[in-house]
Amino acid sequence: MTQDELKKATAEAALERILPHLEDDMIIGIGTGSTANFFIDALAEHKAKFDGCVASSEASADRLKGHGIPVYDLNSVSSLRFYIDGADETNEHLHLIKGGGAALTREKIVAAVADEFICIADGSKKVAVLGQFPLPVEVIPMARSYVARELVKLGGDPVYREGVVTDNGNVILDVWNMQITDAVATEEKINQIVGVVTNGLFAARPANVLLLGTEDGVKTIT
Ligand code: ABF
Repeated sequence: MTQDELKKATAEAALERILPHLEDDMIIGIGTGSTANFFIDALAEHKAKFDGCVASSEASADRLKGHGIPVYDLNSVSSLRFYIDGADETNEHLHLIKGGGAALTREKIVAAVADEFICIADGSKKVAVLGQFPLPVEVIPMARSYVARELVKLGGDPVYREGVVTDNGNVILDVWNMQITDAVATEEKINQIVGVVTNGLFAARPANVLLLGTEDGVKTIT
């Protein structure tokens, strides 16, 4: 199977998982990226069975609206039963690196609100130690150089993602060469650097369920 076929299979498995729980007034949290896009397209066939969605990016909101699915502002929503989103890396504890698509801050906010975060990913995303994928850090623009120097002190090699402005008007530093053995501690340390908006480690609030697309089928890891 191609990587896209594996992504599509995990998206369909996520749909199967939530279908029995859909209710007329339910609002679903939706992430960003190509795997999330497969999920949006599959979900659209069932749009009459729930109320609408909250999206973690303008791109996903546009795709949802294109299917005729209502998109709500998170401030008008008090709870989300599910959040479905992809990841750039995951370890066995369902600690994730996210933000390759620069939507990490909104993704982390939606994940915080959701009761159940279902992560959908192809098998290549599963690693023993997080950090082979450069860790995205969203930064207030005027703090970029300061934050980069502080990230060097933590042992990383930050690289400015040139030409990218997040949906929140900020910039991204991608931190290379981090061997992240304690993801909870690293997430907290980076968050404490003044000027950091969010980092792409989802460890304090990991996924609840990982649906991993492999050649042997979609594996469910909790
Ligand atoms: C988002 O999409 C991100 O947090 C992550 O960067 C990315 C995964 O992309 P894809 O599904 O295209 O591999 O969920």
